[in-house]
Amino acid sequence: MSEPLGVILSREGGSYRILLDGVERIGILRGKAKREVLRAVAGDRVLIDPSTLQEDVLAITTVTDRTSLLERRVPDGRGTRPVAANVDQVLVVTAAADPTPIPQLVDRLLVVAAANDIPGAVIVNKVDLASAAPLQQHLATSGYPVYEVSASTGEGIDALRAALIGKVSVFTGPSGAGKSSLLNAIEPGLGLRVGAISAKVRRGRHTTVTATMIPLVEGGFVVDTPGFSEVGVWAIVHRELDQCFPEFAPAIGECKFGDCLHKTEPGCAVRALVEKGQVGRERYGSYLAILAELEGLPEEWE
Ligand SMILES: Nc1nc2c(ncn2[C@@H]2O[C@H](COP(=O)(O)OP(=O)(O)OP(=O)(O)O)[C@@H](O)[C@H]2O)c(=O)[nH]1
Ligand SMILES: [Mg+2]
Ligand SMILES: [Zn+2]
Repeated sequence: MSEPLGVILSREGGSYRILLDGVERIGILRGKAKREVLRAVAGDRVLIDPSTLQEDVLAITTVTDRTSLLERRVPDGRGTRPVAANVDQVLVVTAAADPTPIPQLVDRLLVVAAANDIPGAVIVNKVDLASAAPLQQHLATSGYPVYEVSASTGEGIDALRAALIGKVSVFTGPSGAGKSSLLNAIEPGLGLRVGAISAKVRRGRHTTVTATMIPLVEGGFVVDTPGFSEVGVWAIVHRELDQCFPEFAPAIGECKFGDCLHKTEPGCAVRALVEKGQVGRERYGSYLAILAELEGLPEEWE
């Protein structure tokens, strides 16, 4: 009998929730899989030992090759933590207000997606509270799709749902932006826990604690991830950061110096695009800030 293929929905301590033939099961890594894989993550496609199908706990024999892996740097620590595998798109969720959006944080998350070769987009939630115009303005030159939505009123939810069908999407963004609330709006009956924004710090309190992949009725999956307040960039070679800003593309290879980092070098084609308004000044500012951070990192991060 060949080994059935399941998909990991989430990791709960040492065991995994697995979707197998449309049914949710529990499984653990065994044998070769346990030795070779440090950790399977949401989105991993896994082979199951058929002799365990009748048991309460399935044995995962193999974690199949990943087409992509989204990783996050461990806060203040060393190394990275995988968040989700086989991801088709990263949707950066930010609120139009409450918590106050930080465009630079959005840019960092888009860079993380680009560095992992995963297409990105931005969701501006809570448009019932404030206009999305400032964020639209910030991203205008970037080319990234921007969805304006409200989990509370349902505005924009149909268009967002349509963008998710048939794909594996990851919702990422600061705590309290409304990632879980949006999923509840997209998929009624889901009942994900949502948290009140703490009045003191005006941000969420990490209501979602583990990355969880949710199957959509219309096909596709969304991974709900825990929010955070900082995003470390890592494992990006500083010379390749310019490739993580899609609007820089027309200038790549056009600078006077081949090793131009687009800071103050003469004849820089990226800065020329900034002057012409084809690259937003704030986006360019985010590039410089992340570049400075990457240049300051110790060797092991490169
Ligand atoms: N006014 C308004 N409030 C919203 C909207 N979406 C979510 N909220 C509220 O924002 C708060 C945080 O929502 P969550 O869905 O828990 O946010 P999250 O991004 O999942 O947060 P973490 O799980 O901590 O990362 C809750 O009080 C929601 O009711 C919206 O569209 N409009
Ligand atoms: Mg949440
Ligand atoms: Zn340049």
